[in-house]
Amino acid sequence: MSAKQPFYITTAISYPNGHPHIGHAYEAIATDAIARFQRLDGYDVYFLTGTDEHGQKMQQTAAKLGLTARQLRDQNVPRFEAMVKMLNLSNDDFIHTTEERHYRASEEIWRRMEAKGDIYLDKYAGWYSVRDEAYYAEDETHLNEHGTRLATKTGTPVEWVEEESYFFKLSAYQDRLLKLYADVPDFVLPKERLNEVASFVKGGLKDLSLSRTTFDWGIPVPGNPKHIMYVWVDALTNYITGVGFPNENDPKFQRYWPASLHVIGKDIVRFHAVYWPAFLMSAGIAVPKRIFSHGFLFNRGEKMSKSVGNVVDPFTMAEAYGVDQMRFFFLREVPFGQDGSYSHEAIVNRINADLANDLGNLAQRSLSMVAKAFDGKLPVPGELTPEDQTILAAADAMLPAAREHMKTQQLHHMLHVVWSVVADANRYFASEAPWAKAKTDPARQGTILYITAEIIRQVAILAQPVMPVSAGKLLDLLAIPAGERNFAALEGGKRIAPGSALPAPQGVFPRYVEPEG
Ligand code: ME8
Repeated sequence: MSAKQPFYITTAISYPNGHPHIGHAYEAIATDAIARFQRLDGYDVYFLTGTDEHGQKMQQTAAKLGLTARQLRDQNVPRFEAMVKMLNLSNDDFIHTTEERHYRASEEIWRRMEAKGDIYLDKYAGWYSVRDEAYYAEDETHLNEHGTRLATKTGTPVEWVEEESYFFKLSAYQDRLLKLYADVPDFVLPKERLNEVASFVKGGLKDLSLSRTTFDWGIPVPGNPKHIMYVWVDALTNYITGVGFPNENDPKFQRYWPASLHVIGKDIVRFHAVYWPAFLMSAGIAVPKRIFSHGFLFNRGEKMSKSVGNVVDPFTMAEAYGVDQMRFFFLREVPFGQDGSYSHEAIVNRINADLANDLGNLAQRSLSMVAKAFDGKLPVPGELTPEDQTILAAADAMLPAAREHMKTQQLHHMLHVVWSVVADANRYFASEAPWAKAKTDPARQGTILYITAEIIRQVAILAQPVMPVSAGKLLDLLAIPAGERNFAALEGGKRIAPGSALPAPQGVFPRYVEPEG
């Protein structure tokens, strides 16, 4: 097996009760950028995404449309798969919770929790939000002005549920969970989210209703198929199904579990940071190393949701701006872990300023000069000036700084580091003015162009996780061989090869121009 360190990363699995929206795309993009970063940095990455296809929400939406839950699933799941391709995700697998392998895993984790004595049969009487697929205590709900009871945190309607139900002894895990949070202080990032979870757990945990009997779209409880597993038991289990559970001898399970990172949205932290580790502890399985909770995206500041109807289609957005441009925009604009807003103006501004002007023009101008003045051969540098050394040192400092930020998934800081050097390189290029040296000092002109090409090489290598295609094109223009595009090519004083023949330069980052009409 490879000497590389394993890195298992997952997205949440999406409910396919509608079409994928920008929130789904955002999570997918961010997770992919982290997966690609780690891969380029020498990790053996396994990246899982998928769809969460069971539950009452699916069944209810289907009924409203006059479909069965399976028909709704069959209609919508291909859209999620298509989005994953369209966004150019580098996932190793796509899991469907309706797959046979997932039934086996969910049944096994159930049996183990039962064997541990953590599951008992009783009666549930309380509030349930179908839209959140979550149980709420009375004091987590309120009546609105129309007399409808809503979950206070999410504003979704709750209904009274009274039925026989299996329960999980969550209350027995309070101390172990608090110990986990204390022992692994970055178990949940950002930090504030861990604090919220810890104070929720400190407040006391009630046992969790673990099965339903009033609908059938889900995984039957082993030994009592009248009961369907609560959709979150099945959903969370996807993370171990994806690496071969229940076969713990599966080489994937051995290598990749426990997961390095579950990337999820802020609305589902409780499920991941409370229920999931408790289920795993009960079943005698190691808990994941980290949960990162990203923020929510707002369309011009307004919350988007299927029910409000202001969902922006990720396919439309990618069509309008380009996939890499969209990936870049979200990761550069929205501090990872916080909420963010997007608008046409903000996207165009990033495309034209950061990409077309700052990086695209610099590459185009410098490489055109190499084509014209040096016959397309990257010049051999002469003696370096302090200015050359300063900009090279700034470029060389990018990788360690980027790595440091990525240890805590600070994607926006990582991009900030890279684009600060892009800004420095533009200042360098403007003040060194290589075009003015064509006649007076062609050797110096060559050195400036060499240094600029080296900076662009480093920037492009580091931009690959976020913009794999465009950064790849930049590296093509610099004639960087495929084997020299990983982060090891930024270490040990490695530099772009002088004298290499470059292909004819082409624009990589077009300006966004408003369509006519
Ligand atoms: O929660 N902005 O599925 P889901 C950013 N099936 N992220 C958003 C968002 C928004 N506006 N809206 C949703 C589920 N998300 C469960 C997960 S995991 C074992 C089961 C995020 O389709 C959301 O936070 O409602 C979640 O991480 C993901 O999209 C899927 O949401």
